Amino acid sequence: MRKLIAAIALTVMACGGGDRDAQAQQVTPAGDTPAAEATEGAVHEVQMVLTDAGEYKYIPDELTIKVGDTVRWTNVSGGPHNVQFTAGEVPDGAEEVLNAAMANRMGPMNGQLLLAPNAVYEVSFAGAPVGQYGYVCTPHVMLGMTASLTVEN
Ligand SMILES: [Cu+2]
Repeated sequence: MRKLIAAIALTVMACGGGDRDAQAQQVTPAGDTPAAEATEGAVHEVQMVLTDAGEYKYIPDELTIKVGDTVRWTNVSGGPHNVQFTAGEVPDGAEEVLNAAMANRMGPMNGQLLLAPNAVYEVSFAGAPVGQYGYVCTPHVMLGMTASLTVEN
C-alpha cells in the first residue's frame, strides 16, 4: 500500500504538478501528520552510508517517530549493512513486536544484511511500545555504525 502511494507521489512529481501538501504528508515525519491519518503511518527514510571520510553511518542517526510509522533503511554505500536492535536498549515488550515486524531476520531483532546497492529494509512500528530504541549495523558496529530512534504516541 505504501509503495503504491509512493509510486503515485513520484508520478505526480514527475508530472511537475500535483498537490504538494498531500505528497509531503507521505514523506515527512509524523509530527506534521493530522491525527485522523495516524493509522496509516508515515514512512521515515534512513540512509546507510560509508562517507567520503571513511565513516560508516546511519543518516540520520537519531529519529523520532510515532507508533504505527514505518522506518525504511536504504543501503546507499559501503554495504552490506543491516539493522540490529540492541537487547537492553529497547523498551519492555519491544522485542516481540520487532521480531514479528522484521522480515528475514538473522536472529532476535537482527535484520537481514542488505547486499545490493539501494536495497531497502522496512520495519513497521505498529503496536510498538513507546520509548527509545538503540540499534547497530552488525558488520560495522565496531566501526561506530550505531543509531537510535524514539517512538512516541
Ligand atoms: Cu553497516
